[in-house]
Amino acid sequence: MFDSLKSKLKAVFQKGKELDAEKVYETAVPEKEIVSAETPAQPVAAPIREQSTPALPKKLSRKEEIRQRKKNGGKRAEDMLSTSVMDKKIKDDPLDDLLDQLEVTLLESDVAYPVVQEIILGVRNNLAGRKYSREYTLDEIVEIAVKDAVEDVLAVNSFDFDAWVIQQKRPTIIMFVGINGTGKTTAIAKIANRLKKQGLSVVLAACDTFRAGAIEQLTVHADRLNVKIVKHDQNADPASVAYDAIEHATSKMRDVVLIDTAGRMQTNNNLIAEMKKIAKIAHPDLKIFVGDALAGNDAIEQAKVFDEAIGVDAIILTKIDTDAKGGAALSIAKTIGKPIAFVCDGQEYDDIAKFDAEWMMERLFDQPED
Ligand SMILES: Nc1nc2c(ncn2[C@@H]2O[C@H](COP(=O)(O)OP(=O)(O)OP(=O)(O)O)[C@@H](O)[C@H]2O)c(=O)[nH]1
Ligand SMILES: [Mg+2]
Repeated sequence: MFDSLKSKLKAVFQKGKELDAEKVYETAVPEKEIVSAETPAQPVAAPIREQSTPALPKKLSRKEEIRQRKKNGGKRAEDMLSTSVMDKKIKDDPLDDLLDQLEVTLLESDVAYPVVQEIILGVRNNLAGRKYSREYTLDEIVEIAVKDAVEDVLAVNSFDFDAWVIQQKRPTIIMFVGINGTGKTTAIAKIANRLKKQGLSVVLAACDTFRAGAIEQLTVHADRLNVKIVKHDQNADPASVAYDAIEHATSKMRDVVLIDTAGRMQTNNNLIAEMKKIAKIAHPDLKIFVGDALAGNDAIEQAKVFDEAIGVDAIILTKIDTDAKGGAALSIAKTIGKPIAFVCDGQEYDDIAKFDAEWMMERLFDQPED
């Protein structure tokens, strides 16, 4: 998962290491007068050491690091700042080179342009003109600066589906939309399984009456999961299937209706109009756009069109297990202003995970490459 992005980011950090070796940083006092961090404090250096901000312990796992950060009042790159003479300030030209390399890395990884710009600005703000404790090498400083900027981009728009669904009126109506083959039907089965485990009863609405085999596909999931499915014949009006499923759920006091819809290209006006009709009849409490992570920037463009058509509330990104680039996961929520509720990373019912900044940060920076 995200292997190509991870290794390119490592190369950016490596560049920091090279810069450190080349000593392309400015120091407040000449090198020879600086007391090494490892050297026990000399009488003359003692007051200076006291002024410097204590270092974060190295080699913390991401979780520990975040916990540590929270304990420290949410401070991050700031933890490594120094006000003493024992500090390092990266010079302007090498900083520009490093940011160029980071920009190319992010663009090649399908991160949306505005998000690339935001990350670059975040890193620049963390590095330009700021003085860091000499206890850190430049690659460590660059790494933390990049992590901070990425985390800031991810921190917006989180959505706790499990908590949300508990609080809704019954039946709760959830509609899934997206282009062909992105994984809508599979995601619905995964959500049905998840809801059942939460003790909620589920009705599936087979509103993909367009594609041959779609009703059978959902029926197989309903049988396996032992949940009710409401279906009509192929080519029936999908809005009437949704209506019947909601009627059924209401009369049987079921908790949640999951509406499967036919995949449609965002450019197909007839099918987009049909989708609007389903939404108008069903009044969904939540409209989820299901996007294929591999589509990168295209997934973001699709999400925008679906959002304009019916108003998307949240996103599920699928096939993240085969996505080397990570661009959609990193930038779709920020770009369209809707949260990623879940990511799907395989074809089994349990291959679904709640998405949040911590999940993404762990996968980008902590876990070894597959
Ligand atoms: N590797 C992987 N494959 C997935 C994932 N989600 C779905 N798939 C596969 O993607 C293919 C399409 O999934 P569907 O759920 O049928 O997609 P859909 O959006 O309902 O497709 P249409 O109904 O044709 O629009 C199937 O072969 C799924 O098994 C995932 O998270 N990872
Ligand atoms: Mg389908």
